[in-house]
Amino acid sequence: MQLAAGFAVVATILTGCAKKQADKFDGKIVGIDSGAGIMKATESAIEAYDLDFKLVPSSGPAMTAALKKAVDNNEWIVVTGWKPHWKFARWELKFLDDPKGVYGKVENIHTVTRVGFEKDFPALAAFFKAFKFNDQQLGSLMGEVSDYDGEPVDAARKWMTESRDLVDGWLAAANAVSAGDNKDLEMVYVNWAEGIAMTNLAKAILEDELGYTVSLTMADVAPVFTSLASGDKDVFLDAWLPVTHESYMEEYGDNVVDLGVNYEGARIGLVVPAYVTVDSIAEMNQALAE
Ligand code: PBE
Repeated sequence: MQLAAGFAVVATILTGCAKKQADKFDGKIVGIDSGAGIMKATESAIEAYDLDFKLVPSSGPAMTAALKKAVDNNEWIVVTGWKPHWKFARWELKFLDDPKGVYGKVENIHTVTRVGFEKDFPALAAFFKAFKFNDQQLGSLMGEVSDYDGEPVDAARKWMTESRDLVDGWLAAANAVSAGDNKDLEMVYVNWAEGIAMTNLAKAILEDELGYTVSLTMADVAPVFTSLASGDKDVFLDAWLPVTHESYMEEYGDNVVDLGVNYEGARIGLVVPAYVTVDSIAEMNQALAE
């Protein structure tokens, strides 16, 4: 009896400590839109690591607002985070180690079009095949778009004038191919920082330099893929593979065209401010030392 009671006390203390840790994070992981690949991966992480946490859906902008509030108040927070993203330039943050590899390793961002896009827009297909960024280039574009006091497309225009050589290379690819008749392009994007930045930049360049009219539609990721598969929309610049959007490519891959990688070395995972004294997802449940 006494022994059992003793065990119960120890168990209570252990659970109490585990709770305490989760409490520092308020017991929750701040998520983004529910269709995002990182949300599915995080549900898997909660299971794989048996996390005593709840994943709370929000949106990309709401996630960064929560991050800002926590950092301003020096509070603990854990969010579904990804790179490239301007949040790493603004605050000192770290990815939690993922020893079980739930979030995959390195991801690439792909440009995906509807079937028939290249036939209808040969010059734009050449343009988008050349439309690629390294870390510094995409980082500076995303930084300008997020810091800009005004429309993202105007921030992108400003970046365009500062990155003339890169833009000229993309334009040269487009100009090497005859344009085709259709000058109305319909792009689709999700409310994620890198997609907002790249999509608005494409609009700025194609309208200002090549005389296209580019409409931008924001949607959740599932309708983005269906709108490409049905041929309703033309181009999406923010498909993450091989892991993050794998399920969408499995479902729609035969009815869309992967035009190739526009950014290499992306990553998804759980992100915390650098002052949080947890380094691994496997430690999230553990008792605090004190
Ligand atoms: N993201 C940004 C997306 C892909 C681009 C990491 C939030 C996702 O998780 O689906």
